[in-house]
Amino acid sequence: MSYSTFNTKHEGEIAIVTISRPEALNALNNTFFKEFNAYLDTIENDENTNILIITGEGKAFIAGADIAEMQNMTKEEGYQFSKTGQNTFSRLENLNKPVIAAVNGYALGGGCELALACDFRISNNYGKFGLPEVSLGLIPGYGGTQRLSRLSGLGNTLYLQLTGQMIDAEEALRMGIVQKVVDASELMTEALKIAGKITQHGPNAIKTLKKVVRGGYQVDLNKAYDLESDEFSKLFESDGPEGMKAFLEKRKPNWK
Ligand code: DAK
Repeated sequence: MSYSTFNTKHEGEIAIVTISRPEALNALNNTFFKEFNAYLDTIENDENTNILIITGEGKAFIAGADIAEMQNMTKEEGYQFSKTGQNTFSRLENLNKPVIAAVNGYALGGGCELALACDFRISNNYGKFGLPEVSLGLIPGYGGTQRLSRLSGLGNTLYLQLTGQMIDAEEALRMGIVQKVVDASELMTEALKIAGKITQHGPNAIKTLKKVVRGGYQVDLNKAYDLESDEFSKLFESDGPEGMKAFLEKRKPNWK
């Protein structure tokens, strides 16, 4: 299936989504959200895809929500637009496979929020991060007010969102927003290398790990430990036996 706001391709079990509205620096509009939800429907049930990489075409990752489209919204439409974005990014965050943001340039406003909903972020040296909504008389509306503080702390969140200022990839790295910065020419090679490393491991263990880390973060610590024990124990009936047997037999695991 093809989409008008992004391109998709596969490299083995790795899916790559390239957001592509270069005329608006890949700004997110209603069509994007409609298409991206349809894509998530497909990918979450696709057993041949074990990891997703999201990047942008040209000099931007995503320069935000589409300001031209938002400009004439009513309060009710704004609420709906925010809820659609929040629900979409929550789906992405909770997708049953890891998601890597490969940030190739501007990741602003809604674009930064999309990157924050990914499991981790790598950036090239042109990466620019910011939540400049207050400069438009708005606030982040796709979960960014909440996700950034959980990732990078209250001080960094209020500093970035109150000033609306852009930071470069190295500063984002220092703030814990980005996990790795690479040269522009190496971004996709590095993203694929990291994705390849993840997909070598037990597929059920990978899914379980994401579920437990994310699920446990939202509940009381004792409940989180229970979740960890429950999910840990289930792996003795899926990937665990083969992984441990392969180790002891000094060979690579043969995951089913
Ligand atoms: N939306 C629409 N078009 C955009 C855009 C955007 N976010 N960003 C750039 N463009 C368009 C420009 O208008 C320009 O179009 P033409 O003039 O060529 O027709 C084209 O992309 C190229 O942009 P520039 O000419 O400006 O390129 P430069 O290299 O000079 O500058 C820039 C790059 C990224 C610094 C600049 O484009 C810029 O400042 N862009 C806006 C960045 C921004 O403010 N992003 C945050 C958007 S607000 C909510 C839900 C969601 C949100 C908030 C609330 N609720 C419902 C509560 C989220 C809000 C946002 O994301």
